Amino acid sequence: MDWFIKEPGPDFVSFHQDATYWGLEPHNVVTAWVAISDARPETGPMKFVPGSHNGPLFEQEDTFTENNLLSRGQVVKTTIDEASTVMPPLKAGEMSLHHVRVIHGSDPNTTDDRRIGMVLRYCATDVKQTKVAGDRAILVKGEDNYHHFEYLPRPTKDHGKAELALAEALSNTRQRALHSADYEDD
Ligand SMILES: O=C(O)CCC(=O)C(=O)O
Repeated sequence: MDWFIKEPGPDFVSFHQDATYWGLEPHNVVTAWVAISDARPETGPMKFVPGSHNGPLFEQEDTFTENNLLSRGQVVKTTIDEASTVMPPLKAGEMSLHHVRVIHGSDPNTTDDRRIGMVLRYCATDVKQTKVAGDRAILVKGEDNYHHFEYLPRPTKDHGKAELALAEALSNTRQRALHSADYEDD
């Protein structure tokens, strides 16, 4: 899971496809974007290109643009027709679901309050992390016949030493996956 907290101001998310750089294969992956605050149009809610998950996976340019909330400022190398995008507003407590291949992004928050999204990433058990070793997950339902992920133990303590160490290790693993092009010479 992750947080997308957009303060009032110029922060935005460029149009991108998660499947291009997450390293998860096959693409049986979905994100639940849960609104913790109201995500109405002025707050810069998520914008999607409908049906794009059925289309090609585009190359992405790493722009590292200021105010882009993405780790590398990734932008899909294709022309997006803004008129074809959909921007479903969400009330706090509602959620949208998006496929790992769908093109999505979001505009700046022009209100004077934060827009808070909590994102939960779900994948089927056949999905594998292909970029780095040591990725972990929680089995939320059913059986795992593939064992591609190590399981995360249930935390037993708030801010416990072991829990914090594990959280840091996971965060490092994820950063290595997201930035793996930078580590090619390691
Ligand atoms: O919250 C946003 O504006 C972007 C979130 C996003 O890109 C994602 O959940 O994959």
